[in-house]
Amino acid sequence: MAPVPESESQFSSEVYPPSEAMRARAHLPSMEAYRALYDRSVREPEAFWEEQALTQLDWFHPFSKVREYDFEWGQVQWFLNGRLNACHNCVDRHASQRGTQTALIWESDTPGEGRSVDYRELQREVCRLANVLRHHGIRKGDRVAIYMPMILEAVYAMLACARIGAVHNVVFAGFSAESLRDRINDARCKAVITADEGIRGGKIIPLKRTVDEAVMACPTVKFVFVAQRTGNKIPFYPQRDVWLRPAMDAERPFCPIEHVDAEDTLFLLYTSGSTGKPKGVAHTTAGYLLHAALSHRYVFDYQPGDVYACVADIGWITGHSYVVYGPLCNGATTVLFESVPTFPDAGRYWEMVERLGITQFYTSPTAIRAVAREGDEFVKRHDRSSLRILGSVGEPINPEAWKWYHTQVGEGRCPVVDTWWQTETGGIMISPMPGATPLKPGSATFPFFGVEPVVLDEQGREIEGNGVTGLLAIRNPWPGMARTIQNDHQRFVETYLRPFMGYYITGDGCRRDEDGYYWITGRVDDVINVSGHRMGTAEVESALVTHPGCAEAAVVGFPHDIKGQGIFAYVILNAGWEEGQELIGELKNEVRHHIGPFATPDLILIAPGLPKTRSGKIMRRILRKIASEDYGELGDITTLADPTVVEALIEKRKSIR
Ligand code: 6R9
Repeated sequence: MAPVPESESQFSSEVYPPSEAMRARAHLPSMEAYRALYDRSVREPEAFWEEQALTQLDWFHPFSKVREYDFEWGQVQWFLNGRLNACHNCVDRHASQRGTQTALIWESDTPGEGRSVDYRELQREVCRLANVLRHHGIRKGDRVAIYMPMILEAVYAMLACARIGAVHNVVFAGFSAESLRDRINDARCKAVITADEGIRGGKIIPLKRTVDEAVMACPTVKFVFVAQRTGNKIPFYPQRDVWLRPAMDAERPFCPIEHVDAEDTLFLLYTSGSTGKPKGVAHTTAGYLLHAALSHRYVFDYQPGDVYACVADIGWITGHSYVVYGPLCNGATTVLFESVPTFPDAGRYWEMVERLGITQFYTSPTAIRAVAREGDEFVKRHDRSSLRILGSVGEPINPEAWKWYHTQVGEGRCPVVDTWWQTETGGIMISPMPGATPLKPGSATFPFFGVEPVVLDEQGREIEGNGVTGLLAIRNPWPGMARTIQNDHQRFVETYLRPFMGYYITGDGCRRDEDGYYWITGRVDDVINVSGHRMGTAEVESALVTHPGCAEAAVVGFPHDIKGQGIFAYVILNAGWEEGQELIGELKNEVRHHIGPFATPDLILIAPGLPKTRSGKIMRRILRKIASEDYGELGDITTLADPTVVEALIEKRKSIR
């Protein structure tokens, strides 16, 4: 895909400098302050990161070397031989220093029915859960799957794993039994922690049933721990299932803490790539935690007393780094949001901001667009004067949505931090600093400390200077960088480090404008971004072809008003199958069943054929253009095996929406 946007007008030229009020209290009050720290972080990375590691984290045993790396073989290590524990850093040290401060505010699906826990209670609950795991044989290095709604037990579960050195593998609770099964098996999980059911937007989600279906084909799973969210009757197998609450109540609220190595794996998190098989991205302890905490502190200008809210689900990396690890490592008060932006109405976010006194609010462009289209009334109805900083993540934010967020939600007072990063990067990589950076709507602006972005051409040569477009890559490792892919280090090296030697390849295109601002233009590989969720087109294709009527499928993204990108599927039928609404419904169901509802194609076109080169390669570029109803410059189609197929597809495209 071309890394360049179709028109330059996408790049807004307006600039919003930080307000005086913001500068007066920010950690970084000016561009000079940002530059000084940034320059040091890339000129003297070892001294910079040593200092940060010693001031931000508690260590049981000091590290002997700051970093060691070899991109050719994908060996990256930070803080060698240091020993620490993420749970100690996120819980215990705060329980002893600020025990009665609120750690987590659980915002229940039903507004006002949530509750809070302070750092002392968090410590007791995490210890109880850690003891439950230990008493069921879970040890350091064992993998534990977490398939949970956004409830307190989900956070306890992550931290309990970290406490005993077990590796958590959180699977988003919208994934199907099949996807869950594959992720449990690939990671060889010994146990699953789940809940009876989830509730989102008033709808019940049968989590335990899905786990039961998945675990039937998971030989490594010995126990399924079940939290109660709804209390409804669910199937229960006493030889394998354990009710979490009574088991926790039977345990002591103290639990010894494992001293893990800086490079011991903290968690695995599966994400989509350009092949059909999701990748188990592995993050280690010290580097990841430091990156999450430091970026949370600076990008959200975290200050004691703040009530910080990131409304992402813990099933995604944003939930890991900016609901749980970053804020808790900083001893912050962090909100756990169980609901959806439009429940009970499109004012939910702002009603919550008012009721909880939220100071930083972090969400996705999709959610912003979804509530913006319901009208400004839902915003104006609520007092947002507590807000100081607004954040965006997950996909490029279009300038219209940015301006609505800035003007309507933030009353022009709150900087919008558009944060670019990835599951693999662990934490924020490119983002404004609220008290320093003059903002341009739609630009992620400048790199975070220690991050050296470069723009590469198609041959992997660095394009110097400003006003340039190309592939976004990162030179040199940073602490939060993923270390490997579970069971497939080769794939890690080949995907990220070998395409062009010496760089981490992001898979995103970007532009560095005349002022040096970075603008992320979207994926350049076969990954699409639907509502901020990464999806491999190959995954959706393999789900479609399991339908007996589907001979071949090609999936591409197309512009979607709310979701950013929608999923468009071209399907070729087997002989004897008739096109019709019923079949389209079945094909959609096939995807829901294999991956999950969020991967359902928006549009399916039953195609007479696909544009292929004479060597049989599908010309995705053409499919993307047709899906986008952009029939202008289809490029050279004379190399196609059958050029007439293009006309036929265009005709069909015009008839569906
Ligand atoms: C954190 C997260 C990563 C992909 C990434 C890019 C897109 C994320 C963005 C953005 C433009 C931003 N992306 N943030 N694009 N501007 N501020 O989303 O991780 O789920 O792994 O997705 O999302 O395409 O490569 P992940």
